[in-house]
Amino acid sequence: MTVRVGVIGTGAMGSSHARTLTDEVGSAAVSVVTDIDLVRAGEVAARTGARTAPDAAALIADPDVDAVLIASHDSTHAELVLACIAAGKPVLCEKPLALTVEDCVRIVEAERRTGRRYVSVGFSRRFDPAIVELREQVRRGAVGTPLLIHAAHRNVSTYAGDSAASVHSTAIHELDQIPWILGSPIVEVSWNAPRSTSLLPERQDPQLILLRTADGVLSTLEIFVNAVYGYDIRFEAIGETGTVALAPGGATVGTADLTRSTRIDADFIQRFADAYRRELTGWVASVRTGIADPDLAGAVDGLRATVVAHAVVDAISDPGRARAVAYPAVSEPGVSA
Ligand code: ISE
Repeated sequence: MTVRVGVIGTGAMGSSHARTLTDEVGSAAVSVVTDIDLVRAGEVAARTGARTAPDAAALIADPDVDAVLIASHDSTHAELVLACIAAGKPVLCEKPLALTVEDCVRIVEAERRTGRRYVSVGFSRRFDPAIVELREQVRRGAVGTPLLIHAAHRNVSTYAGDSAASVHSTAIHELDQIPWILGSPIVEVSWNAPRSTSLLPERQDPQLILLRTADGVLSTLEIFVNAVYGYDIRFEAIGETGTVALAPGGATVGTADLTRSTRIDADFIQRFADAYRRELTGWVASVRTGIADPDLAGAVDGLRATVVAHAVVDAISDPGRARAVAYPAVSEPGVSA
């Protein structure tokens, strides 16, 4: 059976996902697309052999849509996910699941009431081969008991927004990734910042976030959304007997002009192309078989990351002071192993 996917939002991420589903994922076809800019949606429809729907509600109700991929503005996610659950259609929603904790709770509760799994969240790092390998090494004790993590997340440039947007849209990846790697929830956060870059006056950039997980590991997380030089994701786990880190740079080394150099990706679509393909393949397979891919983040994972993001944003007003993270009861039981 071919899974007919409706794509809501055809900006950079949505159009990339539509292309990947069409060209690289077996048993999937993009059947309907929509966007607030219908011209842009029309271009993606023409490239993928889909048709356009006038709006998201029409797309979700469309009989030619078996499952929905949401890649529209973060502020639209909650209502669209709830509409998919109400329509009985599986949905893969880009991160964040929702901007408020209350909306995440509504989604978790609505899904629970159905007794079925409908919601997956686009925490694509869980599908990046190097990050998966790093997690396996940490889990099998290759570095001994983990003590510290150093993570950095740098973008060339960014979308409009304030310092909180850097947390909700960018840091959110690591807010999911760190507990997922350690198998331990984030229980305490604090925030600090150096002098801000002059190139992005409307927000604090970079930001330095400290995260403590229940196992006692402390993680430093640098978010630098206007780093200019390249898209650079760094991650090192330090244990009692060794460390494991993502290798820097690309696969090739160039030599010219008395210089040895490695390529740096321009953006997340390039850096995580493989992860997106694996994530979409896993999601389509779960829709086809009705058996959830265990690597796909679910609604509770989306809720937990948003809870931590809010704690970090609260911490911005009081740099250096640690604060505890309180999860709503609906997010129990603890972080999945
Ligand atoms: C974007 O939405 C992503 O998912 C990227 O991985 C992240 O680096 C970027 O900051 C976000 O805007």
